[in-house]
Amino acid sequence: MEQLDQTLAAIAAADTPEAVEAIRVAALGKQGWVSALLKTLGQMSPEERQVQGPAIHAAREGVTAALADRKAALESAALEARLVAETVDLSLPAPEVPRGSIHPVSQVMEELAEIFADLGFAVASGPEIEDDWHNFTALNMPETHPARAMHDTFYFPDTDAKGRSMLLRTHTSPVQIRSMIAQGAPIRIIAPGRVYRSDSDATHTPMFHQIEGLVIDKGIHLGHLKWTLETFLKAFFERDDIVLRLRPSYFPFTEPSVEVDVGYTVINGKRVVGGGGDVENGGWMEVLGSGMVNRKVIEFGGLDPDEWQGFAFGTGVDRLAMLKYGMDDLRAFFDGDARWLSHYGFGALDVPTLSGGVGVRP
Ligand code: 2U9
Repeated sequence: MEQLDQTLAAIAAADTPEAVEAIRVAALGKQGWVSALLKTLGQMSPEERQVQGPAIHAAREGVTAALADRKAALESAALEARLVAETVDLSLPAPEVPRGSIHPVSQVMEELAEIFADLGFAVASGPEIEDDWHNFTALNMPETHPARAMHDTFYFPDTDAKGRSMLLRTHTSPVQIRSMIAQGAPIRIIAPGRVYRSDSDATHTPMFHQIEGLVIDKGIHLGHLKWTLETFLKAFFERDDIVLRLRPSYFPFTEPSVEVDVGYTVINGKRVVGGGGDVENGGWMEVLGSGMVNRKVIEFGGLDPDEWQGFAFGTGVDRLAMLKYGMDDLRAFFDGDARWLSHYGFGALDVPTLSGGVGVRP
Protein backbone atom coordinates (compact mmCIF):
# COMPACT_ATOMS: atom_id res chain seq x y z
CA MET A 1 0.00 0.00 0.00
CA GLU A 2 1.78 3.08 -1.26
CA GLN A 3 -0.20 5.52 0.90
CA LEU A 4 0.71 3.51 3.99
CA ASP A 5 4.44 3.68 3.23
CA GLN A 6 4.21 7.41 2.57
CA THR A 7 2.27 8.01 5.80
CA LEU A 8 4.70 5.95 7.89
CA ALA A 9 7.63 7.83 6.37
CA ALA A 10 5.94 11.17 7.07
CA ILE A 11 5.31 10.17 10.68
CA ALA A 12 8.95 9.18 11.14
CA ALA A 13 10.00 12.58 9.72
CA ALA A 14 7.50 14.68 11.72
CA ASP A 15 9.36 16.79 14.24
CA THR A 16 6.54 18.64 16.05
CA PRO A 17 3.30 17.50 17.75
CA GLU A 18 1.42 19.71 15.27
CA ALA A 19 2.97 17.87 12.29
CA VAL A 20 2.00 14.50 13.84
CA GLU A 21 -1.56 15.75 14.32
CA ALA A 22 -1.78 16.91 10.69
CA ILE A 23 -0.74 13.45 9.50
CA ARG A 24 -3.32 11.82 11.82
CA VAL A 25 -6.08 13.97 10.33
CA ALA A 26 -4.92 13.25 6.75
CA ALA A 27 -4.97 9.49 7.41
CA LEU A 28 -7.52 8.69 10.10
CA GLY A 29 -9.67 11.85 10.06
CA LYS A 30 -13.18 11.85 8.53
CA GLN A 31 -11.77 12.87 5.14
CA GLY A 32 -8.58 10.81 5.59
CA TRP A 33 -7.43 8.14 3.21
CA VAL A 34 -7.82 5.25 5.72
CA SER A 35 -11.41 6.30 6.38
CA ALA A 36 -12.01 6.50 2.60
CA LEU A 37 -10.63 2.96 2.14
CA LEU A 38 -12.81 1.66 5.00
CA LYS A 39 -15.87 3.08 3.23
CA THR A 40 -15.03 1.09 0.04
CA LEU A 41 -15.42 -2.22 1.93
CA GLY A 42 -19.22 -1.97 1.66
CA GLN A 43 -19.13 -2.04 -2.14
CA MET A 44 -16.78 -5.04 -2.39
CA SER A 45 -17.67 -8.65 -3.13
CA PRO A 46 -17.32 -10.96 -0.15
CA GLU A 47 -14.18 -12.55 -1.60
CA GLU A 48 -12.54 -9.21 -2.28
CA ARG A 49 -13.52 -8.00 1.22
CA GLN A 50 -11.85 -11.02 2.76
CA VAL A 51 -8.56 -9.93 1.28
CA GLN A 52 -8.89 -6.13 1.49
CA GLY A 53 -10.60 -5.96 4.92
CA PRO A 54 -7.69 -7.26 7.00
CA ALA A 55 -5.22 -5.23 4.90
CA ILE A 56 -7.09 -1.95 5.47
CA HIS A 57 -7.54 -2.63 9.20
CA ALA A 58 -3.86 -3.54 9.48
CA ALA A 59 -2.99 -0.24 7.78
CA ARG A 60 -5.19 1.65 10.27
CA GLU A 61 -3.58 -0.07 13.23
CA GLY A 62 -0.10 0.45 11.84
CA VAL A 63 -0.74 4.19 11.38
CA THR A 64 -2.32 4.51 14.83
CA ALA A 65 0.63 2.80 16.52
CA ALA A 66 3.22 4.82 14.57
CA LEU A 67 1.43 8.07 15.50
CA ALA A 68 1.39 7.15 19.20
CA ASP A 69 5.08 6.17 19.19
CA ARG A 70 6.13 9.36 17.42
CA LYS A 71 4.02 11.52 19.76
CA ALA A 72 5.57 9.86 22.82
CA ALA A 73 9.07 10.27 21.40
CA LEU A 74 8.49 13.97 20.67
CA GLU A 75 7.04 14.59 24.15
CA SER A 76 9.93 12.91 25.90
CA ALA A 77 12.42 14.87 23.76
CA ALA A 78 10.60 18.12 24.67
CA LEU A 79 10.72 17.23 28.39
CA GLU A 80 14.40 16.37 28.10
CA ALA A 81 15.08 19.73 26.43
CA ARG A 82 13.18 21.60 29.20
CA LEU A 83 15.06 19.78 31.92
CA VAL A 84 18.36 20.74 30.32
CA ALA A 85 17.31 24.38 29.77
CA GLU A 86 15.59 25.04 33.12
CA THR A 87 18.06 25.19 35.92
CA VAL A 88 17.63 26.42 39.49
CA ASP A 89 20.63 28.13 41.02
CA LEU A 90 20.39 27.10 44.65
CA SER A 91 23.24 29.41 45.58
CA LEU A 92 21.16 32.53 44.76
CA PRO A 93 19.89 34.51 47.79
CA ALA A 94 16.23 33.84 48.75
CA PRO A 95 13.83 36.17 46.92
CA GLU A 96 12.42 39.13 48.85
CA VAL A 97 9.38 37.79 50.73
CA PRO A 98 6.34 40.03 51.20
CA ARG A 99 6.71 41.65 54.60
CA GLY A 100 3.75 42.21 56.86
CA SER A 101 2.54 41.68 60.38
CA ILE A 102 -0.64 40.98 62.28
CA HIS A 103 -2.06 44.22 63.69
CA PRO A 104 -2.22 44.26 67.52
CA VAL A 105 -6.02 44.74 67.29
CA SER A 106 -6.35 41.55 65.22
CA GLN A 107 -4.02 39.71 67.57
CA VAL A 108 -5.97 40.81 70.66
CA MET A 109 -9.29 39.87 68.99
CA GLU A 110 -7.83 36.38 68.42
CA GLU A 111 -6.66 36.21 72.04
CA LEU A 112 -10.13 37.20 73.25
CA ALA A 113 -11.85 34.66 71.01
CA GLU A 114 -9.49 31.96 72.31
CA ILE A 115 -10.07 32.83 75.98
CA PHE A 116 -13.85 33.01 75.65
CA ALA A 117 -14.03 29.87 73.49
CA ASP A 118 -12.46 28.06 76.45
CA LEU A 119 -15.31 29.39 78.62
CA GLY A 120 -17.91 28.12 76.15
CA PHE A 121 -18.63 31.36 74.27
CA ALA A 122 -19.22 31.42 70.51
CA VAL A 123 -18.21 34.40 68.34
CA ALA A 124 -21.17 36.30 66.80
CA SER A 125 -21.10 39.07 64.21
CA GLY A 126 -23.55 41.39 62.51
CA PRO A 127 -23.81 44.39 60.17
CA GLU A 128 -21.86 47.60 60.77
CA ILE A 129 -24.63 49.55 59.03
CA GLU A 130 -27.59 49.21 61.38
CA ASP A 131 -31.07 50.59 61.88
CA ASP A 132 -31.94 52.61 64.96
CA TRP A 133 -34.25 49.88 66.32
CA HIS A 134 -31.43 47.31 66.68
CA ASN A 135 -28.85 49.88 67.76
CA PHE A 136 -30.96 51.88 70.24
CA THR A 137 -34.64 51.00 70.75
CA ALA A 138 -34.07 47.29 71.47
CA LEU A 139 -31.38 48.27 73.96
CA ASN A 140 -33.89 50.25 76.00
CA MET A 141 -33.00 53.59 74.47
CA PRO A 142 -36.27 55.00 73.12
CA GLU A 143 -36.19 57.93 70.69
CA THR A 144 -36.12 60.54 73.44
CA HIS A 145 -33.44 58.78 75.51
CA PRO A 146 -30.49 61.07 76.29
CA ALA A 147 -28.04 58.17 75.70
CA ARG A 148 -28.83 58.41 71.98
CA ALA A 149 -27.41 61.92 71.87
CA MET A 150 -24.41 60.82 73.96
CA HIS A 151 -23.41 58.25 71.38
CA ASP A 152 -22.38 60.87 68.74
CA THR A 153 -23.97 58.75 66.05
CA PHE A 154 -23.11 58.84 62.33
CA TYR A 155 -26.52 58.80 60.58
CA PHE A 156 -27.19 58.09 56.90
CA PRO A 157 -29.29 60.67 55.05
CA ASP A 158 -32.01 58.17 54.05
CA THR A 159 -34.22 55.78 55.99
CA ASP A 160 -34.70 52.09 55.13
CA ALA A 161 -37.87 50.62 53.53
CA LYS A 162 -39.53 50.43 56.97
CA GLY A 163 -38.82 54.13 57.59
CA ARG A 164 -36.13 53.40 60.18
CA SER A 165 -33.11 55.70 60.50
CA MET A 166 -29.93 54.03 59.29
CA LEU A 167 -26.64 54.53 61.06
CA LEU A 168 -23.15 53.16 61.68
CA ARG A 169 -23.50 51.01 64.79
CA THR A 170 -22.27 52.85 67.89
CA HIS A 171 -21.65 49.60 69.80
CA THR A 172 -21.72 45.86 69.02
CA SER A 173 -24.86 45.36 71.16
CA PRO A 174 -27.21 45.06 68.12
CA VAL A 175 -25.33 41.82 67.31
CA GLN A 176 -26.54 40.32 70.60
CA ILE A 177 -30.09 41.53 69.96
CA ARG A 178 -30.02 39.84 66.53
CA SER A 179 -28.59 36.65 68.08
CA MET A 180 -31.31 36.54 70.75
CA ILE A 181 -34.03 36.98 68.13
CA ALA A 182 -32.45 34.46 65.73
CA GLN A 183 -31.41 31.69 68.13
CA GLY A 184 -33.32 32.22 71.36
CA ALA A 185 -31.98 31.06 74.73
CA PRO A 186 -29.77 29.84 76.28
CA ILE A 187 -27.02 31.98 74.78
CA ARG A 188 -23.31 32.44 75.40
CA ILE A 189 -21.65 34.73 72.85
CA ILE A 190 -19.02 37.39 72.37
CA ALA A 191 -19.44 40.05 69.69
CA PRO A 192 -16.14 41.66 68.66
CA GLY A 193 -16.04 44.27 65.91
CA ARG A 194 -15.79 47.81 64.60
CA VAL A 195 -18.01 50.52 66.00
CA TYR A 196 -18.33 54.18 65.06
CA ARG A 197 -18.80 57.41 67.01
CA SER A 198 -18.27 60.97 65.84
CA ASP A 199 -15.50 61.67 68.30
CA SER A 200 -11.79 62.34 67.77
CA ASP A 201 -8.90 63.15 70.12
CA ALA A 202 -5.86 61.38 71.63
CA THR A 203 -8.02 58.73 73.28
CA HIS A 204 -10.97 58.60 70.85
CA THR A 205 -11.05 57.71 67.14
CA PRO A 206 -14.23 57.84 64.99
CA MET A 207 -13.89 54.08 64.45
CA PHE A 208 -12.78 51.80 67.25
CA HIS A 209 -13.11 48.16 68.27
CA GLN A 210 -15.36 46.78 70.94
CA ILE A 211 -15.98 43.39 72.34
CA GLU A 212 -19.17 42.64 74.16
CA GLY A 213 -20.33 39.46 75.79
CA LEU A 214 -23.80 38.14 76.52
CA VAL A 215 -24.92 35.18 78.60
CA ILE A 216 -28.60 34.30 78.83
CA ASP A 217 -29.72 31.28 80.82
CA LYS A 218 -31.87 30.35 83.82
CA GLY A 219 -30.82 31.60 87.26
CA ILE A 220 -27.92 33.79 86.09
CA HIS A 221 -26.73 36.27 88.74
CA LEU A 222 -23.97 38.80 89.45
CA GLY A 223 -21.72 36.04 90.84
CA HIS A 224 -21.54 34.47 87.36
CA LEU A 225 -20.66 37.88 85.92
CA LYS A 226 -17.87 38.53 88.43
CA TRP A 227 -16.32 35.07 88.05
CA THR A 228 -16.40 35.29 84.24
CA LEU A 229 -14.76 38.73 84.12
CA GLU A 230 -12.12 37.80 86.69
CA THR A 231 -11.28 34.57 84.82
CA PHE A 232 -11.14 36.48 81.53
CA LEU A 233 -8.87 39.27 82.85
CA LYS A 234 -6.47 36.77 84.49
CA ALA A 235 -6.18 34.85 81.21
CA PHE A 236 -5.81 38.02 79.11
CA PHE A 237 -3.17 39.73 81.26
CA GLU A 238 -1.58 36.35 82.04
CA ARG A 239 -1.29 36.99 85.76
CA ASP A 240 -3.02 35.54 88.80
CA ASP A 241 -2.77 38.68 90.94
CA ILE A 242 -5.60 40.48 89.14
CA VAL A 243 -7.89 42.27 91.57
CA LEU A 244 -11.28 43.61 90.55
CA ARG A 245 -13.36 46.42 91.99
CA LEU A 246 -17.02 46.51 91.02
CA ARG A 247 -18.69 49.94 91.18
CA PRO A 248 -22.39 50.61 90.72
CA SER A 249 -23.11 52.46 87.48
CA TYR A 250 -25.84 53.06 84.92
CA PHE A 251 -26.42 51.73 81.41
CA PRO A 252 -29.87 51.67 79.80
CA PHE A 253 -29.42 48.01 78.73
CA THR A 254 -28.34 46.60 82.10
CA GLU A 255 -29.92 46.77 85.58
CA PRO A 256 -28.11 46.76 87.90
CA SER A 257 -25.06 48.07 86.02
CA VAL A 258 -21.52 47.61 87.20
CA GLU A 259 -18.29 49.27 86.15
CA VAL A 260 -15.26 47.07 86.60
CA ASP A 261 -11.90 48.46 87.67
CA VAL A 262 -8.72 46.45 87.69
CA GLY A 263 -5.84 47.05 90.11
CA TYR A 264 -2.56 48.35 88.66
CA THR A 265 0.93 48.78 90.04
CA VAL A 266 3.25 51.62 89.04
CA ILE A 267 6.57 50.18 87.82
CA ASN A 268 9.23 52.59 86.44
CA GLY A 269 6.58 55.28 86.14
CA LYS A 270 4.31 53.02 84.06
CA ARG A 271 1.00 51.53 85.07
CA VAL A 272 1.09 47.73 84.88
CA VAL A 273 -2.13 45.75 85.26
CA GLY A 274 -1.98 43.43 88.27
CA GLY A 275 -1.66 43.80 92.04
CA GLY A 276 -2.17 47.44 92.92
CA GLY A 277 -5.55 48.61 94.04
CA ASP A 278 -5.67 50.49 97.33
CA VAL A 279 -1.95 50.27 98.03
CA GLU A 280 0.69 53.00 97.98
CA ASN A 281 2.25 52.38 94.54
CA GLY A 282 -0.97 51.26 92.92
CA GLY A 283 -4.43 52.32 91.88
CA TRP A 284 -7.56 51.34 89.98
CA MET A 285 -8.40 51.74 86.32
CA GLU A 286 -11.70 51.11 84.62
CA VAL A 287 -11.54 48.29 82.07
CA LEU A 288 -15.09 47.03 81.56
CA GLY A 289 -18.74 48.02 81.73
CA SER A 290 -21.22 45.31 82.62
CA GLY A 291 -24.43 44.38 84.35
CA MET A 292 -27.46 42.13 84.50
CA VAL A 293 -29.39 42.41 81.23
CA ASN A 294 -32.36 44.75 81.64
CA ARG A 295 -35.72 42.89 81.60
CA LYS A 296 -36.92 45.17 78.81
CA VAL A 297 -33.92 44.21 76.65
CA ILE A 298 -34.66 40.50 77.20
CA GLU A 299 -38.22 41.21 76.03
CA PHE A 300 -36.97 43.11 72.96
CA GLY A 301 -34.87 40.01 72.21
CA GLY A 302 -38.08 37.98 72.09
CA LEU A 303 -37.60 36.15 75.43
CA ASP A 304 -39.59 36.01 78.68
CA PRO A 305 -37.59 37.82 81.41
CA ASP A 306 -39.37 35.79 84.12
CA GLU A 307 -37.86 32.67 82.59
CA TRP A 308 -34.50 33.92 81.31
CA GLN A 309 -31.89 36.11 82.98
CA GLY A 310 -28.49 37.18 81.82
CA PHE A 311 -25.40 39.26 82.19
CA ALA A 312 -23.55 41.36 79.63
CA PHE A 313 -20.29 43.25 79.44
CA GLY A 314 -18.43 45.49 77.06
CA THR A 315 -14.98 46.93 76.62
CA GLY A 316 -12.69 48.55 74.05
CA VAL A 317 -10.36 46.15 72.23
CA ASP A 318 -7.94 48.94 71.26
CA ARG A 319 -7.59 50.00 74.88
CA LEU A 320 -7.04 46.40 76.00
CA ALA A 321 -4.28 46.12 73.39
CA MET A 322 -2.68 49.37 74.63
CA LEU A 323 -2.77 48.18 78.24
CA LYS A 324 -1.28 44.79 77.44
CA TYR A 325 1.33 45.76 74.87
CA GLY A 326 2.27 49.23 76.10
CA MET A 327 1.27 51.64 73.30
CA ASP A 328 0.38 55.12 74.50
CA ASP A 329 -1.36 56.78 71.53
CA LEU A 330 -4.57 55.30 70.17
CA ARG A 331 -4.38 57.30 66.92
CA ALA A 332 -1.22 55.44 65.81
CA PHE A 333 -3.34 52.27 65.65
CA PHE A 334 -4.99 53.48 62.46
CA ASP A 335 -2.19 55.50 60.79
CA GLY A 336 -0.82 52.53 58.80
CA ASP A 337 2.77 53.57 59.65
CA ALA A 338 5.00 50.65 58.54
CA ARG A 339 7.53 51.30 61.34
CA TRP A 340 4.81 51.22 64.02
CA LEU A 341 3.35 48.07 62.47
CA SER A 342 6.69 46.26 62.33
CA HIS A 343 7.40 47.25 65.95
CA TYR A 344 4.03 46.38 67.47
CA GLY A 345 2.80 43.85 64.90
CA PHE A 346 2.81 40.09 65.40
CA GLY A 347 4.15 37.30 63.23
CA ALA A 348 1.63 35.25 61.29
CA LEU A 349 2.68 32.17 63.26
CA ASP A 350 2.05 33.78 66.68
CA VAL A 351 -1.35 32.18 66.96
CA PRO A 352 -2.71 32.70 70.45
CA THR A 353 -3.53 29.46 72.22
CA LEU A 354 -4.40 28.91 75.84
CA SER A 355 -1.92 26.06 76.09
CA GLY A 356 0.94 28.12 74.62
CA GLY A 357 0.04 31.40 76.36
CA VAL A 358 -2.23 33.90 74.64
CA GLY A 359 0.32 36.70 74.53
CA VAL A 360 3.64 35.35 73.32
CA ARG A 361 5.80 38.03 71.67
CA PRO A 362 7.76 37.21 68.49
C1 2U9 B 1 -27.48 43.22 75.03
C2 2U9 B 1 -27.66 43.44 76.38
C3 2U9 B 1 -26.71 44.10 77.11
C4 2U9 B 1 -23.35 45.34 76.81
C5 2U9 B 1 -22.65 46.21 77.75
C6 2U9 B 1 -21.32 47.80 78.50
C7 2U9 B 1 -21.93 47.45 79.64
C8 2U9 B 1 -20.29 48.86 78.38
C9 2U9 B 1 -18.85 50.05 76.85
C10 2U9 B 1 -17.84 50.47 77.81
C11 2U9 B 1 -16.93 51.44 77.09
C12 2U9 B 1 -18.04 49.60 75.69
O1 2U9 B 1 -15.61 50.32 75.23
S1 2U9 B 1 -16.85 50.86 75.48
O2 2U9 B 1 -17.37 51.79 74.57
N1 2U9 B 1 -19.76 49.02 77.17
O3 2U9 B 1 -20.01 49.50 79.33
N2 2U9 B 1 -21.73 47.11 77.42
S2 2U9 B 1 -23.01 46.22 79.35
O4 2U9 B 1 -24.64 45.16 77.24
C13 2U9 B 1 -25.56 44.53 76.50
C14 2U9 B 1 -25.38 44.30 75.16
C15 2U9 B 1 -26.35 43.64 74.43
C16 2U9 B 1 -28.53 42.52 74.24
